[in-house]
Amino acid sequence: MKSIGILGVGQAGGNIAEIASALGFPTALINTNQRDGAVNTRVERKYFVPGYNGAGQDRSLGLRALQEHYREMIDFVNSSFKNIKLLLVAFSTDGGTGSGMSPLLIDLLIDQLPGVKVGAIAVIPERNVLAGNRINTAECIEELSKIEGLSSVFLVDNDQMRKMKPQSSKHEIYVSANHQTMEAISHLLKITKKSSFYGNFDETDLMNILETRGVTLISSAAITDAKTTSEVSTTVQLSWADSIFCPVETKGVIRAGLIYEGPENISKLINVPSIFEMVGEPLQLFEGTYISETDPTITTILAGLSFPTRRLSSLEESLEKNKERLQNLVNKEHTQKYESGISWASNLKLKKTERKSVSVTSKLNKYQK
Ligand SMILES: Nc1nc2c(ncn2[C@@H]2O[C@H](COP(=O)(O)OP(=O)(O)OP(=O)(O)O)[C@@H](O)[C@H]2O)c(=O)[nH]1
Ligand SMILES: [Mg+2]
Repeated sequence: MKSIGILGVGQAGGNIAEIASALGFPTALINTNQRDGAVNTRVERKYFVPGYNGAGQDRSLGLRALQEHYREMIDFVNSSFKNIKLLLVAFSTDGGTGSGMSPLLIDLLIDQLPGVKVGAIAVIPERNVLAGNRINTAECIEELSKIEGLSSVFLVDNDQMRKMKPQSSKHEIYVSANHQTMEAISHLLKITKKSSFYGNFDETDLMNILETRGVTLISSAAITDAKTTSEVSTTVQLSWADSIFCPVETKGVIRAGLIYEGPENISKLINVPSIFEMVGEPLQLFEGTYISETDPTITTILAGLSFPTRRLSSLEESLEKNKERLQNLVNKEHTQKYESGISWASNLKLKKTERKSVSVTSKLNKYQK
């Protein structure tokens, strides 16, 4: 069994857990909406918060569901995962359930899962999502970034997938993003199971990296066409901008892993200082070399990065720009009413005042000539 467990919260989280199950990870999911979670048939362990029917993009509802049922949820997570070293909680930051619930849930789990570290897989929405979603992401990331004792946070950037596949439907973007994320983590675990004469990258190395607090990125670069040391370095650096995770923005990697798989002669082109020049040398580097006749690939893990301020402010900027319009929209909700221009016409419908009946005699008299 794998030593990393995946707990999906909300719809996106459940979908990520579904793919993780297919790749052999131990998984479980939590949702406020039974119908959403029911489609993730590969995930065996499920907890649906009683009395809820989705959170409708309202983070405070997701949070309240947890506040009311946190004991059951902690018990559920404890009984769902056995013999894991790291639990990654997966969710989208812009909905209601996953975004509202996950920061506090993670914070609680950090001290409630004996011997297990807790990290996150948090989805950042595409650039074109609407104001309500952007607000949710900003609030969620802020909460997440303040959690003490949190291990790696993987920021899955749906926009990165949109760049790679501009013509895809939303559903295709989601499925590909989920696959790439889980395959990247799965690939690392597979490497730790291999042995090498030249330098092993083992599970302890991987956990050392993944337990680092901050943002973590995994990328793989095929260096088949690289002929020189500097071409190898550039190819690896480009892979940091083209992965499914938010691209690296600033220097300051704390721990890193560098794994080479491929023919021996090409491994000579790897120059660690030159590869890390762009992001600064990490405090610790864990290396692995696996000689084979496959296409040469370098997989890197960068951990302890800062939250990507530029990417996140691109989501916040449009809120800032539309501040007045958005505030007007909110005011309008409570003040708007329709005033009819034909209120005078209501009189038309008024019944005439009852006429008094006139006696037969007076009518007879009226016609008397
Ligand atoms: N990468 C990825 N993103 C997804 C997926 N499904 C939804 N999203 C993202 O998540 C957002 C919607 O959040 P959901 O996960 O559906 O929300 P939820 O946590 O279920 O919360 P509520 O539905 O509001 O109760 C979308 O705007 C997308 O950004 C998925 O399978 N993969
Ligand atoms: Mg949902």
